[in-house]
Amino acid sequence: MYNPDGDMIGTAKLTERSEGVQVLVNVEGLEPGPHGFHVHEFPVCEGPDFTSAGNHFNPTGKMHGLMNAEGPHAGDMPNLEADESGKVVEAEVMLPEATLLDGKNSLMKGEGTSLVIHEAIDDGFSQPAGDAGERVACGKIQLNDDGEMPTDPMEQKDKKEE
Ligand SMILES: [Cu+2]
Ligand SMILES: [Zn+2]
Repeated sequence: MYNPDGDMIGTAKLTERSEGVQVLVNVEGLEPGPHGFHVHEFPVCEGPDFTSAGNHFNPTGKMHGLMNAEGPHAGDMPNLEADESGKVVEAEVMLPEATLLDGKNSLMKGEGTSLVIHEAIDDGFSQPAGDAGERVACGKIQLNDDGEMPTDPMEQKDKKEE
């Protein structure tokens, strides 16, 4: 994942599980405290504002927010908590409605998607994006190895974003 200056501040690793897509995050250089964290709809991370990533990944047309009765977006995740040194170490969150395989809710559908970290806490309710403020880090979701698409879709299980 990259900050608005284009510096790499860490990684997130995505893994297909029976319960959904697991996201394992290691980043540094954030302000201490909670940060909104979502899958956004386009795999384009152009700083400094990362508006190129588009809105939240929302293939099912829901409202925003894990606490919203009419939500959540498939790309909504719990806040990341940065420690006093601004690091997020081995944080693990799930995307229960998403998949890395084929289908409407696939994070790899079309051109793919991206991960975005925000400056402030996602309140889990406000539209359209939890009132989480500026986008402070972005990374597109992509295959980890050499980028070759395996012929067996089950071998696409491990995706990594940088
Ligand atoms: Cu976001
Ligand atoms: Zn959302």
